[in-house]
This record gives sequence, C-alpha cells and structure tokens, in this order.
Amino acid sequence: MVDRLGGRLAGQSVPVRLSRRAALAAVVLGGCGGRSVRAQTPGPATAVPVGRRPVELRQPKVLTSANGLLDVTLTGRPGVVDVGAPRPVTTYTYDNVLPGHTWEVSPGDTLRIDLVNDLPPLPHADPVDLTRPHAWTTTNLHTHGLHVSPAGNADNVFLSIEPGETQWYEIAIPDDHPGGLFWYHPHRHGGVCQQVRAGMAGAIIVRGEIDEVPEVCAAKEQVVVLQAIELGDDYQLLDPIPNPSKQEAFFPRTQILYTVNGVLNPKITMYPGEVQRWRILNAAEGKFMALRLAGHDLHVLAWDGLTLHAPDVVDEVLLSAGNRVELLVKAGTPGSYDLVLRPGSSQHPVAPGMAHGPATPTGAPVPSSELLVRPILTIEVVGSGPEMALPTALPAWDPPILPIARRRQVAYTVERDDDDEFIDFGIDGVPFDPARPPYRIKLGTAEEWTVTNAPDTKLLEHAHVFHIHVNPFKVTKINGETLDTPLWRDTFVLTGNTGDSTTFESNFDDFTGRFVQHCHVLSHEDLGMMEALEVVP
Ligand SMILES: [Cu+2]
Repeated sequence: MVDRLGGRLAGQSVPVRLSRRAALAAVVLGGCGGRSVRAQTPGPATAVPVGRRPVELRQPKVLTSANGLLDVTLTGRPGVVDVGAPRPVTTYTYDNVLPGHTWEVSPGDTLRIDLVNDLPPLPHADPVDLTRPHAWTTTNLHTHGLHVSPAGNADNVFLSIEPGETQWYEIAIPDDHPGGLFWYHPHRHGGVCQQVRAGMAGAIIVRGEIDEVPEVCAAKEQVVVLQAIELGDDYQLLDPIPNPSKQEAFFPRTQILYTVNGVLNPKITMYPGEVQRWRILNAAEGKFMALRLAGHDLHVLAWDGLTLHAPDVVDEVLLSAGNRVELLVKAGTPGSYDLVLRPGSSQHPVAPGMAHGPATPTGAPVPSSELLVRPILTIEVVGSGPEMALPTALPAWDPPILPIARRRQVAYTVERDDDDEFIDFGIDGVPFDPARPPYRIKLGTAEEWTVTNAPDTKLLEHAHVFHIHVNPFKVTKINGETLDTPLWRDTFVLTGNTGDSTTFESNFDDFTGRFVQHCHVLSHEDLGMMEALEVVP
C-alpha cells in the first residue's frame, strides 16, 4: 500500500526492545548556566544475553561562543553513521554526525558560519516544478526561532548554495534575545524535507535569565534532539520522486528510525531525588511526537525557547515537527522508566492534545508500523545524592503586543483534481513561488492572524503545522475560543479537524526584510505550502 503524500506505508520500523543493565551511577556536582560537572562511578558489569546494551545518552559536541563570537564551519555532506541499528545509516549529515553539533551563544553575540555544501550534484532538471521535490542537494541555512535579521547573509532562506559552493553567514543576536532552545536546519525550497529527514539539524542554545534560576542551573542539562530518520531497506536515504506513480511516494522510505541524539534507545542515569533539565527538540521532517515518562511528571519551563511564568506540571507533552520543549524531571524511586513516544503524522494526527473539535472521519489508509507507540529512552534511577528542588516561578518571556494594525485570515489549503488526486499544497490556494510579491507588513506594528485548516476533500483529518520566521507569536484563540492562558510559540499545530483555526497576535519588530511562513510538515512545504512575507520600514 502506498500513499504518495505520506510515504510507503509498509514500514519495517518495529522497535527493538533493548536489554538493560545497571551501569554507571552518576553524581551531579551542579553548576550554573548548564556547565555542570559529572563524576562517574562504574557499576557492576552484568552479562547481557542479547541485543545491544543501552548506552548512556551522549550530548552532541557543543561549540560555544567566545568574546562575543561563535565562528563555525558547517558542512552538509553524505555520511555513514552508526545509530545502533543493525547496520550503519547512509544518509546526508552535517559534519558526518547525527544530529549536528550544538551551538551555544549569548545575547549580543555574532554567529559566523561557513556553510559548505559537499552534497552530491544532481543531473540538471528543466523545467523545475516548484510544487514538487527539486534540487534537493542544493541547500542553505535557517536558524529556527531566532529573532534575527532575515536579510543579506543572515537568516535568509532565499539563498541557494549549490553542491560545491560555500556561503558565509553572519547573524547578529540581539542584546535582548530570549534565552532558550532554538535550532538550525536547511531551508532551500524543494529540498527541505529531504535534508531534514536525512538528519541535517542541530540545536542552538541561547543563554539567558532562565539559566540563572537556582533550581534550573543546579540541574544537569541534557540537550535531547529527537529525529525521525527516513530510510530504505538497506538503511540508506532514498531520493525523492518528483513525479511518482500511484504506487510511489514523493519521499519514499520503508522505515523510520526514531533516534535520540543520534542513537536508538539510549538511557539516562539519575539518582532518586535528582532533578535534570531536558531541552527537547522535535527535529523530524513532519512527525508529531507525544512524550510521556513512566511514573514521572514533566515540569515544563519553556516552549520554543520562550520561558513560561511558572513550571507547567503535565504528564505528557506533544511536540509538532519543529517544536521545542524544555522541562525538569525529578527522579522518583529506584528502577527503570521508559520515555514513551507516541508518533503521529499529518494524515494520522493521533497524538493526544490535537483534537480540539469534533472528530471527523478520515479517508487515509490505516497507520503503518512507523506510528506504533514505542519507548525511545530509558531512565535508570540508581544510587543516591542530595535531594534537589524544583522552582515555583520563572522569568517569563511575555512582551506586550503593540496595537493591532491589521487582522488577516489565512488558509492552509490542499488542491485536488476532480478525481481527488493531489495537485499541490498552498496558502490560500496558491503554492509557493519566490517570484510572487510577498505579503507586506509595516515594521513596528502588530497583526492578528487567524490561520485555518481548509477542507481537504480527501483526507478530512489532514493536520498542518504553522511556523513563521523571525518573530514568535502569541496564540490567543483556538477555533475561535479565547484561551485562558495565551501560548507563546514559533511553531503551532493546526489540528486535523477540517476547519480548525488558530488565532494569534505577533509583533513585527526590529527587523525588515523578506522571510516566510509555512507548514512545518516539511514535505508539505516542499510541495507548495509556504508564503513569502516582507516587513517594510
Ligand atoms: Cu501541512
């Protein structure tokens, strides 16, 4: 069974349940700003009958700014990476690792990046259809969530860096930038989905006030990059198919590996009463990820790098593709606990928290094994140490909204022919074309937008994910109902019930220039669901 929009459905990605063992007892010695030191004491080495032992979650290498500058070379290139699967994965990477290195900066810093495109050249294709995958080894760079300039050689997604070329970026981070978790990934229209599903993504940490909260800075910090690496039977990235037959998909795959910092099913060791700070990024191309930690509450500090007024204590979080959540976990009694992932897709947005209206029937085929609920990380609670505290108040990021200058209705649309066959995705029925005049916004004003999931005549539960560059937004209403607590985000689900809407307010402040808003189900974006915007003086 094949579904052209969502990929081949006969997936073989049944997770291997890994055996466990008592291993390293970790003692956290603390330290503000996430610069914690950890001493390790070897535990008993027990025999493991089958399978690979869970390895302790490793952190991506951290590149930290010095004297106001972070200067990095970032190379997009084919790579062969051991993620703990039966065979190494052959895919596209940044610097031959999954995920890319973590960049750590402070407000006021400058990010200088030499982006080297060492991906293979493709045969010349002419003419190019902008609503189909194309030039998927041409690249560029987006710093998702950063409030920075979209112009010139800053966060400019209209740049095209061909295979063999290098582009120099210089991105100035404002002095008043919020501290939080952001990320980088390619954003060249036509090849975004291919490069992100390959694994090209990395975390960006901006330090800030949140790092000075005593209970937060005492907690060991873990960056947790969740990826959904899409592969064929031989653990290799498959090329997109611009004009698939009815038996083919635009983005073929036969399995998805849900990796955590580039590894399948690692573990985190904590002691009872220990508090850790997990900074979680959903870097999947399009998968929704609902996460639950057995036996433990999740104390949410921030969404999309934007700190809440107080920790939000929940038992599950739902991350759309592109979302980040930062939370504290306080380890309970000794034992093993699974972090359980419930994946959803745009066609099967089954993850909890998504349905805000009445359920509607779906015309989509049954979900494949790639959407099975599965553990993706194990927490081993062992040993002992000082009881750690949880904060009660946080330095919220909640700026006032400027007077609303304009209200706008926006629809995320799917165009089909008379036989219900897919034509393209669009915004208000119009697929992306960089040559079209952008929607213009005056600098220093605020707007209120209502984004609606327009009816898809074939897939009635077809969800999308709204994302806008440069400026985050404040969600005030869902389906016309005012929220008691508005939600600051840069990425927000547009739920799968036909006609669902999200209303938000946003300041268009500080930066002029051209950028985009689009669906963060990146296959939808490459197939047209994107619009150019321009903030003008
Ligand atoms: Cu979409």
